Amino acid sequence: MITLCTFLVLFLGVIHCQFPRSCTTSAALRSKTCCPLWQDGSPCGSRSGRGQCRNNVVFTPLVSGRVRQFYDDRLNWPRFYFDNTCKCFGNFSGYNCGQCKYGHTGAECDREKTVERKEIRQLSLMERKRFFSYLALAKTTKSADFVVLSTGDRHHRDSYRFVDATIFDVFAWIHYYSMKPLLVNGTFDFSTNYAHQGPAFPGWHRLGLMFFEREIQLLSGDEDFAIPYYDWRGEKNCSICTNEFLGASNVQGFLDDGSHFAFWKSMCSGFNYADAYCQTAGDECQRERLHRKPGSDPRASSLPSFQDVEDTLKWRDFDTAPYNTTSRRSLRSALEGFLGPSDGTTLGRNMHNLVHIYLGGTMSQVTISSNDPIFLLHHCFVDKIFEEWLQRYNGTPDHYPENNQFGQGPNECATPYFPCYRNKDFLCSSSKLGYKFSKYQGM
Ligand code: KOJ
Ligand code: ZN
Repeated sequence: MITLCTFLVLFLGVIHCQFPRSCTTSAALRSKTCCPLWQDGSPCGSRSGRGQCRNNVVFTPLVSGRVRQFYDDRLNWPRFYFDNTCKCFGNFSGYNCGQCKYGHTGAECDREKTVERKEIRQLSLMERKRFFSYLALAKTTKSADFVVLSTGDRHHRDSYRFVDATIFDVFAWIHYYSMKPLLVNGTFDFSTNYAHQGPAFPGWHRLGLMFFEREIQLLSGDEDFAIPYYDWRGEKNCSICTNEFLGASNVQGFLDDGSHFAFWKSMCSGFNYADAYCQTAGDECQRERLHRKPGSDPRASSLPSFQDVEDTLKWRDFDTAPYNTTSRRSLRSALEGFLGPSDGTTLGRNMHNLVHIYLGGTMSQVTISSNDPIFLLHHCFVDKIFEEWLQRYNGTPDHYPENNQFGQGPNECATPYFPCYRNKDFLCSSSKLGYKFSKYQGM
């Protein structure tokens, strides 16, 4: 067995993360510079006027009064790793300014582009098959652009190493990495993370989906690709958990052998230690199959109703103090699902959180939930609800509050994406970001 594992590791290659590959050389890490060459041979495409390598591009210092002595490598992202990054001009974007900003296309990035995200049951059979084949390709194709971080010990910088990952696993790893507890002065704080339990929640996940959607467009050459959503309102059970769609489960709770994702394996599962990152990243042998057990958790016997979604949308405030799991009467806290959406005060599991728990298995484990492709469809619907709120109340970046959640300030970078996207900048119409939603069941 050991020989087989060694063979697989050595010859099949393995996993990835969100660090631009060319920024993980020892020279780049030593100089804390992530300004890769564009195709004109200059850093950030500066010779062609696409961008420039700059110090401290948009990062804001820690708010005064916060603990300054920290060891968490994600804090004040991406300063632990890089001081110098590309500042791209105009509509250029990407870690080396080689891409267009979301919602733009063309050689000069001067054309606007909008794709349409549909409910998965609105896709034709061909479109659905195409979606599953893109996912299969993303699960097996090594990312050329990104690598992921693997470390056995978060207290020791020299245990950090970067390893290959497939495009889907880069996406899964980004969520994993953001979810690990915060390390402050050598102590782990489990009450907070970079993507949840605060105002960054809707925008952070919005960016994750945009990142993955773009990766699929680049991988497949299908510029019109859009992630489908799963409208779970009022469902008696998970009607897309069949082998024609996202997969049925077998009696043990693994995805059925006849499903599209039967033999997909999670990265980082079973190794969720606070003091380490995914030390098995890169190790094919340490992975487990996806599990799902819809409706079997007594804490979540049903999915959110149409009324729950309507009630969530009536909260006009985007988020409220103290901007964490106890916030009341806000879109963010109701949508994330820490309280009853109708009164906005009774604490209890609902909406986004309820769906995770209802589906069970991999989806209900916070660090590894993103390994199950149904995560994409669930969050795509959460994003549709967020978009509905933005349109109803004319949401703008000004609605994003100052707050004390680490990494969730309005001007802080959504952690751990490259390049820097400010948390507040996702409070805008999705069409500005390059996508819109189909109408389905009255919404
Ligand atoms: C998994 C997640 C999440 C919430 C839950 C349940 O990713 O955000 O499970 O609370
Ligand atoms: Zn999440």
